[in-house]
Amino acid sequence: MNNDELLLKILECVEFGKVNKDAPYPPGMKGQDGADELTGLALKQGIKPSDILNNALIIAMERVGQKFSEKKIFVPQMLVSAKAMNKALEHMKPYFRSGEVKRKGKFIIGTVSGDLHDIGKNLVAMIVEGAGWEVIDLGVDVNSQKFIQHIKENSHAVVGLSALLTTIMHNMKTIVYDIKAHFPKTRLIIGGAPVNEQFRAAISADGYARDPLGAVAYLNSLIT
Ligand code: B1M
Repeated sequence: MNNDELLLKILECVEFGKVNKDAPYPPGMKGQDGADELTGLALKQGIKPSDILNNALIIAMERVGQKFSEKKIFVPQMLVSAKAMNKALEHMKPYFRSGEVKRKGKFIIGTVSGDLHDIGKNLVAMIVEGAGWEVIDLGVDVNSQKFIQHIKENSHAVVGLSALLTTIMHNMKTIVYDIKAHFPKTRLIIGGAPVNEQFRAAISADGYARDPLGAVAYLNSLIT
């Protein structure tokens, strides 16, 4: 398989939720290699992790989201796609994390309360770590108290909030407010599909990043 064919195959595996060779779902792909095997092969074949990410995985997730909006697929299909994407990302971790060993600072990240989406947050965590920051990943559905507890233990950490649902953007606002009330000097950066620079300004967060590299650029800008 040449590189373009391989990327297309990975895209299909994530789009249709083919996790690995043993996975029985989807029935039409039974017995075929899945996201797991093909991503491993792609990296072995020398395809750049950023190409796998941007030319296969992200496009697959956009298609999944589009089909969900159009009610052509439902939550279970989104879940298997997410599982396939996570399998693929496991192979990429060592590449994203191969940054400098010396740490530039600490970065606490979490998906805000009410939101269980973690693929984008995990990517930001991996790439920020690869850029030389120590990352403390609080997971999903993280409320103000949990952020505050970890900021207490890591007083100079920069904090990142991720959100994917428009319906929980108000939770992000509350968390920013609560953290600032306790730790006015803590730098906060927000990201995720429904938020933007305008929303950042409205909730008085310090930074907004559209993607992981934007988060890295913001963090690095804080180092004097
Ligand atoms: Co859900 N979901 N989902 N979902 N899901 C979306 C987000 C949705 C847009 C789909 C749609 O309708 N088209 C829609 C939200 C609509 C809205 O609010 N406007 C939606 C919905 C409605 C829901 C449920 C409510 C469905 C239901 O139950 N009826 C439910 C909510 C559950 C909850 O959270 N309480 C739900 C559930 C799920 C699954 C669990 C099945 C699964 C998530 C699995 C997981 O994450 N482990 C899932 C998935 C997979 C999606 C889509 C298809 C893909 C999300 C994703 O991983 N994208 C999504 C549609 C879409 O995005 N097109 C959708 C790939 C990822 C790399 O991108 O997360 O945007 P993203 O992250 C990017 C940037 O945003 C940025 O960098 C990342 C890399 O470029 N970024 C940051 C993210 N965080 C950042 C932080 C930063 C900086 C940058 O600094 C701190």
